[in-house]
Amino acid sequence: MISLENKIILITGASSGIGTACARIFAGAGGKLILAARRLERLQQLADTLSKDFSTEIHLLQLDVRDRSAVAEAISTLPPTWSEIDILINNAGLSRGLDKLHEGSFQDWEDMIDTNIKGLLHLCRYVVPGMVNRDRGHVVNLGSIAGHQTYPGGNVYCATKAAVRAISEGLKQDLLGTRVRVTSVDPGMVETEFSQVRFHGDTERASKVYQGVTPLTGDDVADVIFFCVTRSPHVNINEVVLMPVDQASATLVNRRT
Ligand code: NDP
Ligand code: 8X3
Repeated sequence: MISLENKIILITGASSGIGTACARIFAGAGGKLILAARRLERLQQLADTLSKDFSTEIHLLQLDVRDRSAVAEAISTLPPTWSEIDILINNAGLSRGLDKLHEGSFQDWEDMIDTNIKGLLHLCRYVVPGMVNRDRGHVVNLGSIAGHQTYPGGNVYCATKAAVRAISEGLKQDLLGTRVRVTSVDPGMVETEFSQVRFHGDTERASKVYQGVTPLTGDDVADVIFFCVTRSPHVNINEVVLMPVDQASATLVNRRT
């Protein structure tokens, strides 16, 4: 197991769910955290808590990953003590709607494609060259069971996560010959703000997604990510699929009530 003490870890989508849980577990392990998301006040609250609990050094980035020039600016203007990123957690992402493809919303499609695919690519394109130059680093991409199995109404979201899977595989191939590692972490149901965002703030519909099931938590996923990034430097965990015990596939869920 390798130490994360003073390692610089950039987490996108740190203002909620899995990203917040990653920030907490990495703070506990002594990492120096760059926390990115659009909601700066959420990041500030998280930073205040983590600084108090763990004396963590934190740098905040108010960032929309869809905006390529904003990502370029954010990465190129990091202070020198923050610029050598060791671990990139490409976590920012979202689903929008569960409509049939032929009835889908163009805006929902753009939100998902621009965030889940293009946003992740922007971060890779601006952060990975530094890792290659230093011949060390680790990129963790948040995929999904949705990238392995398409479910009704999932169409475009599933396509974005299938793209994440292909991008992780491609990045691993393109980094062969370097010591930079690439991992795709692909969860099933995790109870976060994910379903509220999918249903545009309809909390009642969102809560039904997890009814009668004990879903994964953000902490469960962060724990797996922590495991992947702390293996010996010669070990690359390519892909992890995890789901609740009550889930067997994207659509097969055992509800106990
Ligand atoms: P949450 O909605 O709780 O968190 C999503 C995070 O992404 C927020 O911090 C949000 O921050 C950030 N984000 C969204 N859009 C942007 C953007 N344009 N720029 C920067 N940050 C953005 O969901 P989860 O924690 O569940 O999701 C995290 C990842 O895990 C996603 O990629 C998701 O697809 C994936 N995943 C989730 C599963 C689940 O069941 N929950 C299962 C499998 C994968 P802000 O709004 O402040 O910008
Ligand atoms: C989130 C999990 O099953 O809603 O990626 O697609 S699912």
